[in-house]
Amino acid sequence: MRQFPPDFLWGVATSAYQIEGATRVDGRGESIWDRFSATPGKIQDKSDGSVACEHYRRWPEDIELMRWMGLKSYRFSIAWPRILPEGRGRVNAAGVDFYSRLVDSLLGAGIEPFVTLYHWDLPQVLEDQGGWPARATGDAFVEYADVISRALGDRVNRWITHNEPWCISYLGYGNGEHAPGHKDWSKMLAAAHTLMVSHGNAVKVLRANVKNAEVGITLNLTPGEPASPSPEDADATRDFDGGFNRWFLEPLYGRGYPQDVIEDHVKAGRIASPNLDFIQPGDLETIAAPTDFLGVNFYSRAVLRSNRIPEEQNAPRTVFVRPDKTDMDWEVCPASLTRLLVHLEKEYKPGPIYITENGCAYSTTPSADGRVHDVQRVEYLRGHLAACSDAIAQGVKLAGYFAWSLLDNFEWAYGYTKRFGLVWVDYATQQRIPKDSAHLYRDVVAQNGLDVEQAA
Ligand code: GBH
Repeated sequence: MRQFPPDFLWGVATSAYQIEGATRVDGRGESIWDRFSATPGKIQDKSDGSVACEHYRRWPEDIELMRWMGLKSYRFSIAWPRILPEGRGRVNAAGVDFYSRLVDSLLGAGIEPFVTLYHWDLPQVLEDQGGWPARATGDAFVEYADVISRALGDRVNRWITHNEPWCISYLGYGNGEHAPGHKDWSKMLAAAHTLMVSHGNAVKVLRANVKNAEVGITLNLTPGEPASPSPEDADATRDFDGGFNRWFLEPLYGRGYPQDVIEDHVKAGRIASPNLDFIQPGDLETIAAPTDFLGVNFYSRAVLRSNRIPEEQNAPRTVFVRPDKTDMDWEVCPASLTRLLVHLEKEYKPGPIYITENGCAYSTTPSADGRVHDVQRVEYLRGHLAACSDAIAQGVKLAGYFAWSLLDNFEWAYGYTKRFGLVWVDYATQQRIPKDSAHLYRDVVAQNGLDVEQAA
C-alpha cells in the first residue's frame, strides 16, 4: 500500500460554465463563453453550456455522488456573471444564494469547499470594454473577489484566484481557440499581465475578508522535455518552458518576467519592443504577493524537437512520445508529473502544492451490465496517484489531489465530444453513472492510499 499523508485533501474539480447550465436563469449575465459558443465555427459539435450537466438544479444529487466517494473537498468555480451580471456594481442576490446553499450543503456532507474565482467565464460587458488586456477588468475582478468573499468567507477558507492564466491569455487572446477568440500577441501578454496583477490584488482582499484564509493560484504546467540531447532541442525546450510555465512562475515567485522569453518574442516579431509597456510601477511586487499554496493542473508533458535545423542534422531522438494517448491526443506520462513536482519544490519553494486538476478524456460508453468500464482512466489515475506518492517520497509538500472531473461536461471548444468525468453523464436524460474510475477513487480515498498492485 502506498499510504498518503494524514489530512491529505482528496477531491474532484469542476468549473461553472462546464457543468451548471441554466445560463439565463436567476439573473445571470452573459459571459464570453455564451457569446463565443453562439459564434459559428468555434465549438466542434456546435454546442454550448446552456444546459450542460444541469448542475444548477441537480447539485444535491452531485453532492450525494461526492459523499458516496468519500471526498474531503470539492473544487468548483463561481460564475462571475451570476454574482455581478454587469461585471461590477449591482450584486445579483439570487446568484450569491445559489453558491451559499451549495457551500452549506457541502459542509453538511463533510466536504470542504475549495473555491475558484475565475474559471474563464468573464462577464461579456467587461470584454466589450476591453477584456483582460484592459487593466480595468483586473479592478473589476478584485471587486468581484471582495463581494463574493464577504458573502462566503465565513464558511469557505480555501480560495484560488485564477484558473490557468496561460489558457486564458494564450487560448483566449493569442491563438483564439477559446473565448473571446482574439489572435494578437501583444493583447495576449497584456491579458496575462492583468490576470497576474489582479491575482495579487485579490490575494490581499481575500486575506482581509476571510479568517484563516488559504489563498493561491492555479497554473497549468506542462513540463517540456527535449527529444534528444542536442543543443537545438535544449533551446526548443527552454523556449517552450519559458512561454508556458516560467512566464507565470517567475513573476509569481518574485523574479519578474523571464528575459529570454521577451527576447524570443521580439526576435520572432511577435512584439515590437522588449519594453513591456503594460507593466506599471509596483506591478511586479503585487504579482509576487505571498500565497499559501500553489495549485497545479497537470495533464501531460511536451517532448520538444527543434524546427530550427533539419531533422537529419539534429541528434537522433532519445526521448519518445508514447503511443498511448488520450482522446485529446495528449501523451500519458505520469513520471513527468513527479519530475515537475520535484522541480517546483526545489526551484520555487511554493509551500504546499495541490494538484487542482489531473485527468484524461476517454469516451468509454456504458456496457450491457450498466457499468462504465473506463479501463484507461483507471490506469491513468493509478499511474498519476503513484507519481504523486513518488513526489511526496522525494520531499514534495503535496497537500491534496483533485481529479478532473466529477462529471463528463462541456469541454470548451470540443463541446461534449470529450469525456473527462469519473461519473458518466447521459446528456439526453441527465442520468449519472459512476465509472469504474469513480469506484477506484472511492477505494483510494477510503484507504488514504493506493494498493501497490493497483499502482502497476
Ligand atoms: C484544463 O485546461 C481546464 O482547466 C479545464 O477546464 C478543462 O476541462 C481541462 O483542462 C481539460 O481540457 O499538447 O501535451 O502540450 C487544460 C489545459 C493546456 C492542458 C494545454 C494540456 C497541452 C498539453 N491544457 N495542454 S500538450
